[in-house]
Amino acid sequence: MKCTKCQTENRQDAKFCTNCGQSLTISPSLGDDRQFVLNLIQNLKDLDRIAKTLDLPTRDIEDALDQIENQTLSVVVVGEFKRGKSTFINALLGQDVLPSDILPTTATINRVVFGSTPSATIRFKDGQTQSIAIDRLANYVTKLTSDAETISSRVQEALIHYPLHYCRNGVEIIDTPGLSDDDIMTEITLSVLRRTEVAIVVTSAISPFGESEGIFLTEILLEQGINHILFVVNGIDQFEQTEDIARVIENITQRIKKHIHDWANNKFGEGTQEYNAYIKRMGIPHIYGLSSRQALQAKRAGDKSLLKLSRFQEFETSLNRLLTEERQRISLEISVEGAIASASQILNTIETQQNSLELQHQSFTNQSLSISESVSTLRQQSREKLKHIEQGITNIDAEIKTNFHPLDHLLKRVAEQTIDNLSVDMSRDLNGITRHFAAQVGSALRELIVTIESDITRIINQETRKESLKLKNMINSVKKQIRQIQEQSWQIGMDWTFNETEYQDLH
Ligand SMILES: Nc1nc2c(ncn2[C@@H]2O[C@H](COP(=O)(O)OP(=O)(O)OP(=O)(O)O)[C@@H](O)[C@H]2O)c(=O)[nH]1
Ligand SMILES: [Mg+2]
Repeated sequence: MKCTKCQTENRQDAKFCTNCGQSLTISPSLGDDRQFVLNLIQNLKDLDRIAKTLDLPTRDIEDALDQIENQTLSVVVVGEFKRGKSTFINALLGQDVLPSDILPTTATINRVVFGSTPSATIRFKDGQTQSIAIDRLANYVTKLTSDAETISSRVQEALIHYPLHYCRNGVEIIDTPGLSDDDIMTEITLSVLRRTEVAIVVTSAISPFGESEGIFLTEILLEQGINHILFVVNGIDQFEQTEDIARVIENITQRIKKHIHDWANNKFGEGTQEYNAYIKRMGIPHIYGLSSRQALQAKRAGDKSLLKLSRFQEFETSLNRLLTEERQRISLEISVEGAIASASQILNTIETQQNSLELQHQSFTNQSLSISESVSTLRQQSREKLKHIEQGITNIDAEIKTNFHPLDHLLKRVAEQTIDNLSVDMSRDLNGITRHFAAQVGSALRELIVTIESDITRIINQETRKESLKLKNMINSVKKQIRQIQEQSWQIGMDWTFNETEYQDLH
């Protein structure tokens, strides 16, 4: 069977990869939870798709998917500088693999993963990788000398393959630079905590859990939702009296409890359902007093009584249980929490977008109402103006009728008056007299028609001037209203432009 992680061929019935320790199938280790996990994977993929459509970050969902599909579990060893973190991991390995010293040492993230033979790979920040012998690690991952510090500043992380049985099932144990020494180291350590499920906080037996450690526990670990925390009180070999160890452990336990309760109280409010659920879930803090130095010495020398004295095995028994029996639960818990967090984020975003769409819809409705009101006002005004114009025309008609009615009678009267006033020149023959009469009557009638024509023109001009002024005002008001309607339409996304030249001729 081929390993999906490192592509190594394994026996057909192998549960774990002999090379990298990766679980070879999802189903056998999941047992009864198989269907649940398959549903969870499907749900996470659906969430991922929705989040992408909504342009939301999908990193948490991808992490959760990666977590289930690759079945990796990160156990990060953290604490203030010089608490013995690297020595503690060496004690787990049973060998001096990670550099440790009395001076601030670890400068990079060092991941211990399963490997059938010990080896190390350095991943540089520029993307390059380099395989090195494991005993040369100090040259790449420390800040003990200025040369080493220069090299380690270019290192992203070191991958240490080691046949450590805890790491068989996709577990990685991560050594980190100590906190509170310098900001860059703290930053490196905080960066790795984002993808961490289990934290082992290493504190010192001779400087018990101080304020900055409390702040780190609450502000970083608890805030990031890391609920599986083991506390190691390292260096108990420095006490001569065993009662002192018990007193120190008890004191540290009370301090840690107080920090957790205060944080939960602040976050949820004492006595609330969430507060009670959280406290119940965190349970009694797991605190182990031990000596990493003695454990390492004992393992290297095969000294059973020293190992017992180191109390390291009590811790290892708990770690073993966590990484085997509780492993599945932790992984699923984290994936489900990731899915719930992502789903809540998606719901919030949808709600926000829905609210904004509703607001837009409301504003659209208001605008269209106002547009249709404007249009009907405009129609009404146009109708009224039209009525005025028709009235104007009726006025002209009436005036003309009154002044010039009946026209034939008027013409007849003018013709008769002209004939009456004419003197007859008897020296002319009859034809000549008739032509003279006709010419006189014709000229009188022409004069009358010119007068009537100019009177009618005057009346029409008078009336139309009044109406044209009204019409001009109306056109200006129409133009103004159309521009307002156009602006309102643009605001709600309707795309049209008012062509003013169409109204130019009306002036
Ligand atoms: N007495 C005693 N000394 C210890 C114990 N564990 C570690 N030390 C010593 O403490 C010093 C620091 O140990 P490291 O493992 O380098 O500590 P660290 O926390 O990894 O340090 P940084 O990487 O610099 O943060 C070394 O000199 C260790 O030998 C212990 O259990 N007992
Ligand atoms: Mg270290």
